[in-house]
Amino acid sequence: MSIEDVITGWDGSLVATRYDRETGAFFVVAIHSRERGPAAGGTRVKQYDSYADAVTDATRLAGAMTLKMAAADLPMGGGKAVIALPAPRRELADDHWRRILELHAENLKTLGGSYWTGPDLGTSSADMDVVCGFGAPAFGRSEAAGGSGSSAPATALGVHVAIVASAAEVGIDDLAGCRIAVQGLGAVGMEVVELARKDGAHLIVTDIDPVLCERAAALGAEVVPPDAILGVESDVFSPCAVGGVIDVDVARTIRTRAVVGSANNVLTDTAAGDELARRGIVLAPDFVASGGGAIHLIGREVLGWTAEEVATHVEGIADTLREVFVRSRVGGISHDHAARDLADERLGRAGSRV
Ligand code: HCI
Repeated sequence: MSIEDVITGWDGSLVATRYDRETGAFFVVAIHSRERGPAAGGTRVKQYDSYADAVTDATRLAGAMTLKMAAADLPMGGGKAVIALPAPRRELADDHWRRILELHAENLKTLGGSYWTGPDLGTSSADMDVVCGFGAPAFGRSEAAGGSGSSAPATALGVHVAIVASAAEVGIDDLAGCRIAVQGLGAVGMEVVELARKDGAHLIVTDIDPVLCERAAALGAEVVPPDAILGVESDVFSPCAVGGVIDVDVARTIRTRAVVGSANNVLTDTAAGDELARRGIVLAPDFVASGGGAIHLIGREVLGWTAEEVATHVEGIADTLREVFVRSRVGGISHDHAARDLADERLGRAGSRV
């Protein structure tokens, strides 16, 4: 898809970009919607093949944040920031990285509070401490700095209750012996493994980092190579790494009964969701299943919830999903479509999607 197609096809409200010659970093902030409140979403940091790819990623992820906030009934809009790095993050000297964060904070301040950032792939609570230290609005600072800390445990809890609800939808009432394939063993994926293991599930896992694979193996998981996970036969496939892993071809061939993970934008397009639906595979739409992180950050830092209140709301993801399943059955539409309808309703845009 060309950058022209991405920009003219986007239904969001603003994309701001900046290239900085000194650091070699390219910054993108995409504000998709502020209908429910200020836009919020994390800052994703990595190398991109092109700046067009960085803009494409930011705009798509910002759109997903709008849906995520609406599905979780949080009073925020959707946005996302992307920083395209000139070299892998681990190769950047500390002062180089700090300067990049300073520039990022400068950009965010220019937006005057219409976008609040937070941790995402490639950024941490410590990075949010720095961004906030430079005066920019950021959720997810470390607890020592007055923030609510990592949102990963809440995200994993949400994925777990979504797995339980989705398994029930395919007739599995107990995770004991249930085969769950987990792609990605970062902070969320590893916790998903731990929670499912406690319920007696059989775990098949993968990650590009062998150290993380060893850690999961020590928990009793079966480890397979990264390129083998999509071929594994499972009851639940849980994508907890990158997005875009299910295109129409994968949807046609994957041997699972339910797809439930934390990765944003797991489907490449709606056709992939339609194909899963045609095969009777349950899909817990990612913007519903992965809402726990946003519920944690916004619950704690905007709504003043306690950790217990956050957990109760995260567990409510299972109710939202059950509503999606019912809407899908009643309307004869895919789970992806039903979840978008539900989010649209909460955005006050009922009936806008055909
Ligand atoms: C996500 O769920 O992808 C990010 C969660 C989030 C919510 C609000 C601000 C930053 C990050």
